[in-house]
Amino acid sequence: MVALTPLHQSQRTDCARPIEYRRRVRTAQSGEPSTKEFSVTTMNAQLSEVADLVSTVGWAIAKNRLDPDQIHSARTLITAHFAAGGGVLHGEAQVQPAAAHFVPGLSWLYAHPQVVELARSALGTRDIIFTGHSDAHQGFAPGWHKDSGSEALGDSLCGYFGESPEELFTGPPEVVKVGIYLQDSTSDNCLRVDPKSHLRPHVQPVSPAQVLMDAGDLVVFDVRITHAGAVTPEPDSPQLTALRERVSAFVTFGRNTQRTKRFSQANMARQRDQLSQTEGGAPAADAGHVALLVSQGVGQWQES
Ligand SMILES: O=C(O)CCC(=O)C(=O)O
Repeated sequence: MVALTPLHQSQRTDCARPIEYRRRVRTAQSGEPSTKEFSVTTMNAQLSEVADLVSTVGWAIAKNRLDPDQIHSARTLITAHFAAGGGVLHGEAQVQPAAAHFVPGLSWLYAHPQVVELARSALGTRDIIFTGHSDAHQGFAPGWHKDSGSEALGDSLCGYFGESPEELFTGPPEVVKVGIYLQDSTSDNCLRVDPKSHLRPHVQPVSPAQVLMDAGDLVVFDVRITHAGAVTPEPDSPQLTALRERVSAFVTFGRNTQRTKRFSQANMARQRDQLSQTEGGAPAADAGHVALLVSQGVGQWQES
């Protein structure tokens, strides 16, 4: 349970650097210390500042990038897909891997020009590729992890990149994920990140921060950063309803390099594995999605 007064909308401030509010937080999520100091963070990065923020702290928010109609459409399409039995169950949560392909009518979201521009800004280049990863989530609350695929401190080759920690956890981002949250966040259901953890291999968070956003904001983060979803509520908590209504989408892009291609290959193997539970391992690419990306000059990783 989180003993924290939520930050009200009116207290949120637009500025390039994270604003931090320190509160004592008690959390029951497994794998976390029972008491932890969280910093509550909101910020609005200009696109010109995003590359620097993602390189140094590992993540950045770009505010007001989707309009209300787009938020409404995306939310409606995802919830309808899950209500019709689409996706993979994780307990009560629902996840659709390769959502750009499998959620009818949603491919535009994963090629939205604001999403593409944010990824380009974070990577500091226009020459980016779609890695093949696109997810939709409802009610999902993953614990602390890295999307570089490194699962354990003892992972000598760091997950999807197949590199040693010395090689992987240095340097600017090669692969970034854009998160699209389709409701305003609260201190209970927000994304949490461990700033600067993209430059260290271990998964245990050092100074976790709550990332507070409004629906329509986008967040971009280096896949190496340690991050987590909503705090898992107690079984009888009123927060359970809010968690069930938490809907989000994620899409991953990288620089057009061999490292990104290695990441894509390994990450897509995992995605195919997940899909084999429901869709018979069907293709992860959607022709409409690819066309929308190509029209913006974004290629996609092709398995040879
Ligand atoms: O649900 C969230 O806020 C985070 C999702 C996440 O960790 C992921 O997609 O890797």
